Amino acid sequence: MPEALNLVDDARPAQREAALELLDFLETQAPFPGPARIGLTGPPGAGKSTLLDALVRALRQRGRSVAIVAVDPSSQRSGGALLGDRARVRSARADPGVFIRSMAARSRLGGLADATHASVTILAAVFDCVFIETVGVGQSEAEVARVADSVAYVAQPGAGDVLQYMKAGVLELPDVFVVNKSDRPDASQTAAELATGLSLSEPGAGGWTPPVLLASARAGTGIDAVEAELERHYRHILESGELDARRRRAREAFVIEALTRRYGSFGLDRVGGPDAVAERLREAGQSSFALVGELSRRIERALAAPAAPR
Ligand SMILES: Nc1nc2c(ncn2[C@@H]2O[C@H](COP(=O)(O)OP(=O)(O)OP(=O)(O)O)[C@@H](O)[C@H]2O)c(=O)[nH]1
Ligand SMILES: [Mg+2]
Repeated sequence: MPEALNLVDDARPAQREAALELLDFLETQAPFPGPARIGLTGPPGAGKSTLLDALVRALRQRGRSVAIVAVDPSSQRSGGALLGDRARVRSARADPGVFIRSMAARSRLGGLADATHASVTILAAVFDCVFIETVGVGQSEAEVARVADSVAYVAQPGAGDVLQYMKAGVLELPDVFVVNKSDRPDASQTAAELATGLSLSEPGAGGWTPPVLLASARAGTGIDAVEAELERHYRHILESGELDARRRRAREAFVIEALTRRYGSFGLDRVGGPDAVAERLREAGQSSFALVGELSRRIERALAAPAAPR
């Protein structure tokens, strides 16, 4: 597994080619829907890693294997520091059913979103469940929402935080809210404010109302409910067709971002813009990875050619 992931990070042409073939195969041939891809976001220190650790333990007890992609766009910290607790990482390392991939820096080849999309594609082929943890700061959060099927927002007790969340628009993306540290006295107040804030915002798309849960990752309480709600959400979007739509949007966003970052929207427009990307991905057997390669070549040819006479 590390070999396959390292391949994705390798900039050498032959390795690029091999990685592309692998990703192309996985995206087009892996059975739908495969494992749930669950995003965990929230402010720094809310307890995302601790909660994830509790969730992983619960899943392991039932024999499910778990992969974690820990995304930290703001730092170069190592995986150990990212996950907070060395002992936790050590126990995970001893367990072949748990795999942790830390992504602290943008790869040379592209953005964090690129690397995350590729890593999740590989890990979903191997593990029963894939988690993506990221600190909820603007861009990274939206990126995670794009690769994940379900997004859990981990908040912590604190007066005034909910108003800030609303202002920042973070209440719009998540499917499940968890007020962690429910061992603290102000937790239920925060949960109530959050529920009120949510009731004031637009009703969720597709008939899903995001639940607000209380949990203490430290005390191990409320973890089962978090797991149950995530599972309920996954089933809900699977049955409604939203899961398929989300995965498709994730692939579209990946292609559009990869091309826009390299060539600008001007470059993307040379091959028909975002609509053309969506159209091409609908064609059977076309993976997002292969499409990035193909459209890159076309854009480069178009940019190299003299402008067509008007
Ligand atoms: N009281 C209490 N503290 C908790 C709980 N869960 C986590 N913490 C503590 O909160 C701190 C931050 O926990 P992390 O799990 O590292 O939080 P995080 O959201 O992953 O942090 P970043 O990855 O740095 O954004 C640690 O000191 C944890 O021990 C909880 O349920 N109750
Ligand atoms: Mg963390």
